[in-house]
Amino acid sequence: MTTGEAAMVHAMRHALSLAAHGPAWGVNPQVGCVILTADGDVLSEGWHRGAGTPHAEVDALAKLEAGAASGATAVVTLEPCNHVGRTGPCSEALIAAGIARVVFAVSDPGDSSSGGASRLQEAGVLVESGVLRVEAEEAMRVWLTSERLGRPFVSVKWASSLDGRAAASDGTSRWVTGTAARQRVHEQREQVDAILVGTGTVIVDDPSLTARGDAGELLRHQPVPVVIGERGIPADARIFAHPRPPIITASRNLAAILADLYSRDIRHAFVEGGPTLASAFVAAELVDEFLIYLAPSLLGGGMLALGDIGVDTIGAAKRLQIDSIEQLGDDLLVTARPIDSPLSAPHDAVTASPAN
Ligand code: AOF
Ligand code: ZN
Repeated sequence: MTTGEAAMVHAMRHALSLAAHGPAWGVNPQVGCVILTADGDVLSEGWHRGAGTPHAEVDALAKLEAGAASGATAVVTLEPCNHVGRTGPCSEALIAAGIARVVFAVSDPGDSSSGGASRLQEAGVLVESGVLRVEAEEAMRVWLTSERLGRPFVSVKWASSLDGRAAASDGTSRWVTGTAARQRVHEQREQVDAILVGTGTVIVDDPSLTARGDAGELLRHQPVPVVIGERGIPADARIFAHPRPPIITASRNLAAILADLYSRDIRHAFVEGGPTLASAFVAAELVDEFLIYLAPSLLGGGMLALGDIGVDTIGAAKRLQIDSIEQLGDDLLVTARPIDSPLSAPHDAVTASPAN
């Protein structure tokens, strides 16, 4: 194997696949690291398992004998951190291990954690950035968006009939979609930090808002339920039996609610209903991702998946880019993102910064 650009791309792709072993939820990003000999052979691999555990670089270095990483190359999906957070700075760990070259995909956007690249260069390490940047930005989209905007990444989910109705005229809405689609929703719930619902949904549907498996068992990670709205909630509502204590807010200021959730370490919020809350997020342009489940049924009537979103003429339509369409049983899952959001598209290339 060579140590040229193709080898770095290959190693970065591997580091991205290692990163995906880490949890998608929580305050920290998924990060992977591959350590290569000067000849390009893999010496060690590591990934980050969530806040409070070793970072990917330290995880990879820890698997090596003392001195084994001397002169080696570290390929990391995120710029090595330069701060003491819950763990120590990776820049110093790499320098201490004698790493000669660091290749990373995306710069760390954190105010305190960034600066690892400069620190490494100061210490004489050859640093290159931007390898597979677009893929890495996409893989870290939730965390990067949240760090850059100082609010959780917002996914809005709804299930509707093919004609866009979330419920029948009498308000009944259970089982719009089938088993496979509902199971996917539970998997998505497990990947996020919080589920947001309006008080209307709690009163009418009384959802448990837990992430459950096929047999109804609780999945490993449970999102915090967040209830938004001014109406009172019954004391025996199922959300009060949720393993995480619910957050209940009467505020109507969605930006302020999101800022508060961010301060509570919530990086990914899943808006699950109903139409009033979803419409408010869309109208406020606070949605990063749409997860739209479509059932092959027609309901007609006025129980629309979205109400007023501030669009009164076709030219003002909120435009989306469809990322994927999946068939789940008889239903479809359409995943889309707003086109006009400046942060929805990957950022411009990070300039390479060779040591001088
Ligand atoms: C890395 N490698 O594997 C990760 C990084 O509180 P701490 O010590 O865990 O630091 C968290 C911050 O470190 C996080 O916000 C992000 O900026 C960076 N994450 N950095 O070099 C890693 N997970
Ligand atoms: Zn680190």
